[in-house]
Amino acid sequence: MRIFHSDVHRRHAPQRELSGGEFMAAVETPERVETILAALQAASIGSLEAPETFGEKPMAAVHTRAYLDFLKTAHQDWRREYPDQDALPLIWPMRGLRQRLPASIDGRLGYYSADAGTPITAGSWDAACGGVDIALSATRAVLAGERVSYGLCRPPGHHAAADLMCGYCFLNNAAIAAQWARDQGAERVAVLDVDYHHGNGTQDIFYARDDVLFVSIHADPDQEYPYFLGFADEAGEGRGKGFNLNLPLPWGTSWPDYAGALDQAVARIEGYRPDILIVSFGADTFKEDPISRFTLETLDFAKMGAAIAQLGLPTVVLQEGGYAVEALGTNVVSFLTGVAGDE
Ligand code: Q9C
Ligand code: ZN
Repeated sequence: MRIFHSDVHRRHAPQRELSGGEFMAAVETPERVETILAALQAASIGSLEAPETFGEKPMAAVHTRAYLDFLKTAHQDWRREYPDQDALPLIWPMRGLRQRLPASIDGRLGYYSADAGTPITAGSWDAACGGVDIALSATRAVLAGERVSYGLCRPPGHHAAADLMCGYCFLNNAAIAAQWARDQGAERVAVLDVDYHHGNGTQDIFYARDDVLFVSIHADPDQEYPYFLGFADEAGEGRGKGFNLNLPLPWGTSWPDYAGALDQAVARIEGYRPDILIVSFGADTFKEDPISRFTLETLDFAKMGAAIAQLGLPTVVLQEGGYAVEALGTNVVSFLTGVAGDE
């Protein structure tokens, strides 16, 4: 298995996040990648490679130009107003307010975000670009004939929409990879999102399209972040009707119920006959995840991977969430071992 990683993610190192009414130590940290790398090396599960550079064009096929330009200078603009703090929004253009981009950095932060949980640091843009290069390098490897590749993306991407940052995500690595695969000639692309949280950004980006199927298993948004998308009745719109499948599960879900949802997800993907499968993999379904409430165990990730491998599809695995840092590397290796099968 070809594995892609780089150190540029370290430039995104938020100090604190607003959670439960107070500032807490950030959970989406550089240590997440270090522990995964260490476990990958110990397991000698594949070759570690540096990503190639793809530039902004593949990003602009998914995100708006205005959003990319905002992200690029957001922290510099913030620093003209504030001392050395991570940039965070505090007001959004919600019901009854104008959908109008203001000049002020506070106003623009609100316009281009969906929550106050996604701090922008001086190096966030560079780190996010690195995550996209990793996702695209992993996709290129599979399009070139590799059966499975893994992109150790950080920051994660699946909450980011065309012009919204959200849930620790800035650029939607999986969506950019899916679009790029289309542009390289893949006719049908399936995205399977098994992060604990619904991939609202990915869903939104492809909601009206039938050339990218989005299937997601996640915590019921009635109980869990992102709260405002990810319900079972969201099936797609227009040409995209029938090409979005949400399988929400309640807090406390363990492997037997998870496996039932995974069977449905796999059956839908099989029926779609995609040319390539992109997996948004989050290990935050783990029983000890500090911000999540499913109860999967390390060996369940291998079963999850094996169920996906049964599809026999060219498969790109991209890292999303997973915050139980001590077990994170082991959980990722467990999953990848399952996906790789007998290779
Ligand atoms: N009290 C990903 O897993 N909300 N993002 C946390 C904790 C944000 C998770 C609140 C969760 C976002 C990629
Ligand atoms: Zn998550």
